[in-house]
Amino acid sequence: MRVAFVGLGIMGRPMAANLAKAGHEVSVWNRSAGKEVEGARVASSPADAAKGAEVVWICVSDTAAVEQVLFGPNGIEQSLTDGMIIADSSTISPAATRRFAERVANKGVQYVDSPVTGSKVGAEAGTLLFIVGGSEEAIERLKPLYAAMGKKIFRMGETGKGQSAKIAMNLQIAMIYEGFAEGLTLAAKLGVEPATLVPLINASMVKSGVVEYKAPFVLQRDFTANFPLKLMRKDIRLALEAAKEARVKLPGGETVEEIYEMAVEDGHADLDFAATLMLLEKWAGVEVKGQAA
Ligand code: NA7
Repeated sequence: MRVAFVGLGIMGRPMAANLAKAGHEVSVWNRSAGKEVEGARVASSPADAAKGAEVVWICVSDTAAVEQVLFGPNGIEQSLTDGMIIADSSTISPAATRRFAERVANKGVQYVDSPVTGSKVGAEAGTLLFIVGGSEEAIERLKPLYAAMGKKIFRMGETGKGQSAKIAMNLQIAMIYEGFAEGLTLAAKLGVEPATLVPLINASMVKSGVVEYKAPFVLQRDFTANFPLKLMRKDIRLALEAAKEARVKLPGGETVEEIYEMAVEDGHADLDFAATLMLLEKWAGVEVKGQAA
């Protein structure tokens, strides 16, 4: 298929590379110049990338960035034609997603929100999970592209519901990690070796995918970004915004949001969200370390 890919960040670049590797005709655009994808044409603007494409795939930071690449100067909107599909793998506001979808529907374009989970590792390996909102017919047409970048699609309902599910899920990831980080900090302060505690966690009902994934990095104190803390903060904020609109109270989420704010103030925005642990360590006057068993 002819695919335009807009946004070559940690996630977008390997996703676009997997599309090109699978034999699709890919054009790419990134805001900062100098990012390329083997086998893809580098476009001069989002509109240029989208010209003649059957599908436009977006993966940029946040709601404002999606709005910018769609409707800003030289935006995708200029190149939209009847029958095209826009798929958005950024994690953004569900309400804004519905607005964007309505606007492009005037041009006969379908909009499928397609946020992902699986992090940088999943993007590189082509094993992402897609959390999708849109018409069944559009999703069916996108299946070869999902297959090139991921291992499974979960349809949550119509457009916007992929984003709703994603932010609810990321809120849980942040809170599960927070529980793990607080447990580790307390154990370390009480003299229990973190490397001794982790195998116990993994053998008990406390075990979780989040802990399995993050524990080895934490024990090696490798906080380089797989999923940047600032983006998790964005997702927590999106969840709290959506909760406010829906009149849902999320007290644990509100506390976790404050921790992310303080971690950003401490200069950890570009590290992995696992670095929120460093704030707890600072408060406790202890450091969690040790090799993974
Ligand atoms: P990154 O690695 O921070 O990449 C963000 C990308 O978004 C990168 O290509 C940015 O371009 C681009 N960006 C940011 N703001 C804009 C604006 N205003 N206009 C155009 N392009 C923009 O994030 P990830 O790849 O980890 O994550 C992407 C999304 O997936 C995000 O929603 C996550 O929550 C999930 P740059 O290179 O900085 O010029």
